[in-house]
Amino acid sequence: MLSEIKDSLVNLDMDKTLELVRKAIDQGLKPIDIINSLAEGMRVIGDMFERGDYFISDLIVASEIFKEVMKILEPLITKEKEVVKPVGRVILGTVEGDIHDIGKNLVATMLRVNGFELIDLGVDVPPQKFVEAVKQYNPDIVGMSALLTSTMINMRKVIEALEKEGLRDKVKVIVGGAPITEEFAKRIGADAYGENAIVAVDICKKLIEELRSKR
Ligand code: B1M
Repeated sequence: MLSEIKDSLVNLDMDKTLELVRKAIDQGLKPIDIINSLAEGMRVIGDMFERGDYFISDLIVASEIFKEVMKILEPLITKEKEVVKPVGRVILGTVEGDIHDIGKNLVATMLRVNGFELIDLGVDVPPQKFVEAVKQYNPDIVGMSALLTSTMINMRKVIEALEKEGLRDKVKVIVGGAPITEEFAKRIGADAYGENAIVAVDICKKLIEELRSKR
């Protein structure tokens, strides 16, 4: 069933994907497993785009399908867990020059579901906007997402801007996105790298513990 869902996304078939997702839920499959199969499908679509088999319009259709599926899955994920007192406050955004938001939105959902208070700055967020948001909301964590090799370096610019304003020591910084690696995260001075949305939640919980033990 999961590979059928992946294939229907890769074939850009909205109706079939939605139908299969509803069936999968009825059969008791976990929303997170469905999301992982869709994420895998997105990677295949990306490779097809790179090979010239798909065009930008196809990527847009794929994103629309993903977002429609999330409308079905998100309420189920939220229902799966009881939302408790906020664990911590996170500011999240896709960095400047980058408009990919599916992964960021997934991270946002998983953090919210796990009790984090979330301020989503959206996409194409310049360093100064991160700085202003840190001043305004006083978060525990700043999270950044980037999907392009040309924009990932803008994460470094945000960290530099936080340093310049004397805010860097007040927050923990986590970065993620398809081209990001642990090594890159270390190199730009981030505190952590999240490989996926589930891992990001565990890491954010650890970062909060580290912050609390220092305060
Ligand atoms: Co674009 N795109 N795209 N695209 N796109 C990629 C990224 C690409 C790899 C495709 C390819 O060529 N193989 C390629 C980048 C190549 C590179 O940089 N070397 C690319 C390109 C080139 C482009 C354009 C330049 C194309 C053009 O215009 N010629 C353009 C750039 C626009 C811009 O940003 N300025 C562009 C545009 C688009 C669309 C708008 C059409 C659309 C995005 C729509 C949207 O997001 N609303 C799109 C899509 C859909 C993709 C692919 C196919 C899928 C991305 C996706 O949603 N994946 C992508 C291919 C790929 O990634 N291999 C591709 C599913 C999602 C769940 O995964 O975002 O990785 P991901 O998130 C994961 C983890 O990475 C992690 O958790 C998530 C869930 O587990 N994670 C974090 C993400 N953020 C995190 C933050 C964290 C922690 C974990 O902590 C804070």
